[in-house]
Amino acid sequence: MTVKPTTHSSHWGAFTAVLDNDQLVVIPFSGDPDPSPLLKNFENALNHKVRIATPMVRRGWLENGPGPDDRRGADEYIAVTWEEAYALASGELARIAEAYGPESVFGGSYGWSSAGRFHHAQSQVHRFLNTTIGGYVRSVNSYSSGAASVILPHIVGDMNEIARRGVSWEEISEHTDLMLSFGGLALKNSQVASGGLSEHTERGFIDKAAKRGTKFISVSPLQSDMPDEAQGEWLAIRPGTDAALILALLHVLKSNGWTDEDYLARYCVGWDKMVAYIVGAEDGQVRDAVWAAEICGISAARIEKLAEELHGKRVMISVAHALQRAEHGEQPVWLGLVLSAALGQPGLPGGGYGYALGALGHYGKHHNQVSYPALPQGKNGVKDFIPVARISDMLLNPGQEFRYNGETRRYPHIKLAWWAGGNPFHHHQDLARLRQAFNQLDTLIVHEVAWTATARHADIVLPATMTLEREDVGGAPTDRHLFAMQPVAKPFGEAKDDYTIFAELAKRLGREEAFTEGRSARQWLEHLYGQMQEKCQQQGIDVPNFSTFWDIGQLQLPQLKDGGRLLRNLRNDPEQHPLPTPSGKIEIFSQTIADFNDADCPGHPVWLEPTQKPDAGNPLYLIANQPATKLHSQLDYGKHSVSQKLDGREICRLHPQDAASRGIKIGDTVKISNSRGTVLASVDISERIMAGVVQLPTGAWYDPQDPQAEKPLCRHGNPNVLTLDVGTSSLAQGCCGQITIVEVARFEGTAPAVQAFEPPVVLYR
Ligand code: PGD
Repeated sequence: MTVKPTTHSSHWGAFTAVLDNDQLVVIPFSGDPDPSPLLKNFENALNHKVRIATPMVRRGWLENGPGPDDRRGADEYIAVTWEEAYALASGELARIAEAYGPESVFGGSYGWSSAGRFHHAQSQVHRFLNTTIGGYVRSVNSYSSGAASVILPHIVGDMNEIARRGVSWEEISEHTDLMLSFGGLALKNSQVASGGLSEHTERGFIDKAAKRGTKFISVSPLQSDMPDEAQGEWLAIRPGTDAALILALLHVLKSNGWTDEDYLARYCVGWDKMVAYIVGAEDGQVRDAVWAAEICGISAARIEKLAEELHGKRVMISVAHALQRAEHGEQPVWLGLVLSAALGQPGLPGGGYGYALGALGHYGKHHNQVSYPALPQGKNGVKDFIPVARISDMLLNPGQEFRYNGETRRYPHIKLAWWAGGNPFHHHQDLARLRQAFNQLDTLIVHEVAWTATARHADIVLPATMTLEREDVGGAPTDRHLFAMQPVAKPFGEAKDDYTIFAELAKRLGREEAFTEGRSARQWLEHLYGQMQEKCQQQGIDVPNFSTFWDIGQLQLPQLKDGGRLLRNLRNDPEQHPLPTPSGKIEIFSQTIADFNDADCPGHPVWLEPTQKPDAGNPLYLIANQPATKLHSQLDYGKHSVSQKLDGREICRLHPQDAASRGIKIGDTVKISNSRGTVLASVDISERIMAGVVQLPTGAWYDPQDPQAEKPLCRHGNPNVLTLDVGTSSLAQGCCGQITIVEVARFEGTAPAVQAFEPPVVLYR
């Protein structure tokens, strides 16, 4: 049977979908100039064998009861009815909350889930725990921008102002002479944006800018980080050394009298301290081009020439998220800003600083005048929190002190974790350690669409509908279109949406009314839309009522063109528009940060040697960056993602020299190893990666040959087996997943087959 096309939206684009005799056909939104190939991942997803059809309970938990257990990840599952699952999950939550309080429940539940704003799984978890047991231990910041989101408010302003409301692509295409991008502007990153992205415009604007004469320079270990349309120059840099390069650029600019001293004096504080550091007055070490060349691998002559090229031009500096997902990740973020200030560029049309420009589809766009509201989450009565990437530390070390943003705090003692819409066995570092951490829990409850490794470690698995199986509204503050996400198919098996699951659980905890406020999912959509409509009316914006919107399937909202306003307003009138920093200016030196007294993040930006530096045992850097064939780990079993693997494994890239010296050829299977474990991957060999570096994107579902091994071997290619689980610094404690060190060797013999998309053993009673 053929049914009428429905509108829908995802983090990687809007589309219409038709289910024709069980075959899903996805047609990109007609207004999208450059639709993402990721849309194809939906086409085989609805009925894939790895979907979860019924609620499941881990055998060990069912037979032995809650408690620490080393069989998580290696156990069988028992299919149960929804009635049984509701009783077990609500009973366990009530037991833990009564015995240990809500401060023993972790509800951080990090993850991107789906684009729909109402069924946003993390918000649903938070609302459920707040309205039923009075709160939960939360997590702060994100895996994307853990370091930047903490340091930027100290030195310039809120990250959203700097990144989401930064200088627009439109302005860059019209005014910028030179765009210097630390970490590049890879289109694989800007093809996604949380909440939805209906128009992929980055390629077009980069093309327009290049044709007008903008020179693009990408500083990265990977040439592929710069789109071909930029016709740019690639400066290959050793991973994690951008801070040293920028310090040397500042040194050359200062030595040649090319710094804008008026700008620095009027709009910044602390330039004198920065100068003392780069010229060696602080500690005797001069940070000049020769010094930096040794560290970053770019010649001193090229560094000097680059400084000269920057002088006297309209320059835009961007620093990708990736740079701060590494040890001392705060430093390149801070130094990118200092470089733009030294050039006197912030606030000029097409000039200044664009933190994370190109790293997500939200950035460099215009903002909607009115946004679709979020689901209210209620009040959290628990004060404890962790920086999001410190999950293993928390579970393994209850009561231990940790530093965060100038404070010394203690990890709470967690007994139960509730996760929906995230995949920590994709997103977290050092997966063997993460498994040990989850093994400490009494109970792990996970809502999932499919058998991810996270679901396979859960004690209670509740099958969630995927976005195509339910109603929602898709939209983002940086996307002028709002979409009715109309269901395309019936729920798979007995899957239910997260809201229904939580409403049923709340009923069993005697808190249904508090959780639902008497509304069905459809009534919530209407209610939230009504709030947006009211705000629109107050501002004279005409929007149709909900049922008309639902029938039409989409809506266009007016946008403001105020990108870059923070630094522009400062430039135009610093007295009227000071920055929200203690000095009201750009803080090249921050007294606040200096007073925190943390040696790994002093009061002005510095170069600090990372521990992840190649040595005899691990002679190569590993870059574990964002994948091009899926969003994170979502729909890894999807058509497009699978078509880009080889022998079912994720592909890593090596430089010809590194491959030749190890006898590795294109198409081989290799072992990528370090002290934390081993990952198998298929091989591509390319000149577009720096020698000494191997690249393996994240996203391949964790597929351990022996899930209980101390040093696991992942058959599929998940680099987080290898990455180091430490915070960026005592300031932000952000994720360091981007860079680690490894050795690579050819796999001899027959490599074990990938099992990632085979469901676990399930016993039906
Ligand atoms: P996703 O794969 O998006 O990864 O980590 P994140 O956990 O967000 O996981 C979302 C999960 O939600 C999927 O398993 C999907 O099936 C499920 N899901 C989707 N819709 C629903 C729903 O409606 N309900 C429920 N219950 N589930 C749903 C991403 C994180 O990884 C991020 S943001 C970044 S930036 C980091 N990047 C790196 C990196 O660059 N390098 C390394 N080494 N590690 C990283 N990890 C981080």
